Amino acid sequence: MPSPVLLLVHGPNLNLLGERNPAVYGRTTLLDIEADVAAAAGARGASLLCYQSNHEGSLIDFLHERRRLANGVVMNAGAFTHTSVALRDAIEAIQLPVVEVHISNTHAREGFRHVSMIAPVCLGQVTGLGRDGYTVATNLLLDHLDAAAIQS
Ligand code: CA2
Repeated sequence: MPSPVLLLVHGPNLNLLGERNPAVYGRTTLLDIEADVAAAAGARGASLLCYQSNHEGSLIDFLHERRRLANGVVMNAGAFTHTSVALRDAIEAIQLPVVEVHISNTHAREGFRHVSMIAPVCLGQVTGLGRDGYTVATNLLLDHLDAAAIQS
């Protein structure tokens, strides 16, 4: 496969990472995470496009608009994870492998965070590994793309 293009997508309130709530989300900023993922992708010859929005429709528009140029997605959909049928449908529609990431262990928190609307249409879920979860997710996604390229 020619050099893969990955999307790193963040949903609502994640622009505030590092500013508030360090007990749950640590002191890492969104820029730190974007730099980690760019480094992990770059080390394997992939390039990265980053996007964050607090608006459900904007996230869906971004996925639609980039679906043809991208090979896979790392996504922390924030609270939309637990509520958005529209985002789930968009992930299903774009037909790209998506790895769902959560910084906190959503299963160890309130009951409403135990449900992910998007998990059934994602390749997999990495939850509770903090900042490191993004590097794990990026490598898993690239492993998946490598394996798919060998089979085709
Ligand atoms: O653990 C995660 O990564 C979450 O996706 C974060 C979401 C939350 O709704 C999910 O259940 C789990 C919330 C992100 C809120 O980010 C903040 C950052 C700084 C200050 C306050 C909130």
